[in-house]
Amino acid sequence: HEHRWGYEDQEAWRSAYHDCNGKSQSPIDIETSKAIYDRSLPAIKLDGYDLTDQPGLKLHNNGHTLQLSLPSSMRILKGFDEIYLAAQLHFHWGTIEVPGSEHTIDNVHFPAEIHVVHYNSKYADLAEAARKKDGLAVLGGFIGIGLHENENYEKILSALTDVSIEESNTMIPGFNIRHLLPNNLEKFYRYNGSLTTPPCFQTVNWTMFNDTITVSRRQLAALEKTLKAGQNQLLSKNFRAPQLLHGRRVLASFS
Ligand code: 1SD
Ligand code: ZN
Repeated sequence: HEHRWGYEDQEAWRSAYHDCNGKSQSPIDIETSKAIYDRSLPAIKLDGYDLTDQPGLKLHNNGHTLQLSLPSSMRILKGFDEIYLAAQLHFHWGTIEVPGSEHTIDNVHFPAEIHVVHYNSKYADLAEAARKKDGLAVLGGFIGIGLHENENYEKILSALTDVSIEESNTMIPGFNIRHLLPNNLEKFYRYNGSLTTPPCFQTVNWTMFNDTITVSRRQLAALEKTLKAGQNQLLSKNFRAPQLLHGRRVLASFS
């Protein structure tokens, strides 16, 4: 079941996976003029994100994305009603011509997007939590193109050729995952949504940071041109189209 869906026919997800047709789907377009400033949104406090002492982290090409496994010692201590433990991070991207972020800001896509997936510590693991209403918290960042190489992203991107084949893995040295997110974590949007891939469970408390992370054009091109999905196909354009809000509110931590 796992591998039958693809990004070419996203409408087909709705019939194959019941929840993909729900009314709280992700991603969404964030209409900045309609976001509601909420001064009571608590600041996010990350803990254990510095994995410099970890001997190795597993990097995996699963045919849908590039995914880095994370230890549950990495967690969000404050910002939500409960503590959320990290499970993995992964990316969504397009092609050189097509910007491939999942969320959009005022209908504009960014070149790519990072998702750091966390699950509620009261559940046993990611799989169990993914089915619970308060199960998941994903921290998302928009990735843009800057003049300089991003040395933190390079810790992952330098290993890309080792995972070019679908279902391949490699180990990379630990590093500070905090540096993959924007410097400013105080400005963010918050809304209730879903996994952006089948089975589209509507169990994600989404946080999208306002500030953009930048990588070099060369780094983005490497991400877009190295990984394969299947025998001859490039793994690219792995982003879902924005979904209808159906009355949901998008909160902003800033005005
Ligand atoms: O696309 C990912 C999917 O690969 C998996 O990581 C899932 C969590 O179990 O999350 C979605 S997403 O909503 O973070 N894109
Ligand atoms: Zn994702």
